[in-house]
Amino acid sequence: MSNSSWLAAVTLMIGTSLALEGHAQTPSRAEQLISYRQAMYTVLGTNFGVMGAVIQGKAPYDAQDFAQRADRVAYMGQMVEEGFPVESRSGAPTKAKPEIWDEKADFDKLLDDMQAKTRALSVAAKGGSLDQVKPAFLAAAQACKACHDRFKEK
Ligand code: ASC
Repeated sequence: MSNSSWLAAVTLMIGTSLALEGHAQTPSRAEQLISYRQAMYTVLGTNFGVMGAVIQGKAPYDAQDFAQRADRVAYMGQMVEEGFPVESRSGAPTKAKPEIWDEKADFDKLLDDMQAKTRALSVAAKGGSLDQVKPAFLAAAQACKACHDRFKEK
């Protein structure tokens, strides 16, 4: 083989392997948006779950830790609002039902309610009393559940 044929063959091999790798590793726009949404809900749900264990008496109440998690939950509750652009409706495995985009006004109402209840929880948690925090936590949990029941796949 001539020098230039070798060069052409090697160039082709490198190009092909880069193309295959690129295909395997670069997520589509929908995949990126869906994984961003899921990451936000992971942060929200993990912090809420730790608080839930305290409310259920499975973990001790540490007022400062609880209040910090309540702030995170309220913050993430605002943030998840940007997790539902129409381009994220499909394109990767997701439990978000298509009704979110078909019945957007109803979805937004439930999202608003969750935001109000998680903000109220973060305010209540600053009081430092578990008795005060309990009803605020249960109201926030109910708001999460109301939206999941209607718009999240089981
Ligand atoms: C959680 C969690 C939810 C909510 C919901 C409240 O800890 O992961 O999705 O609470 O179950 O009812």
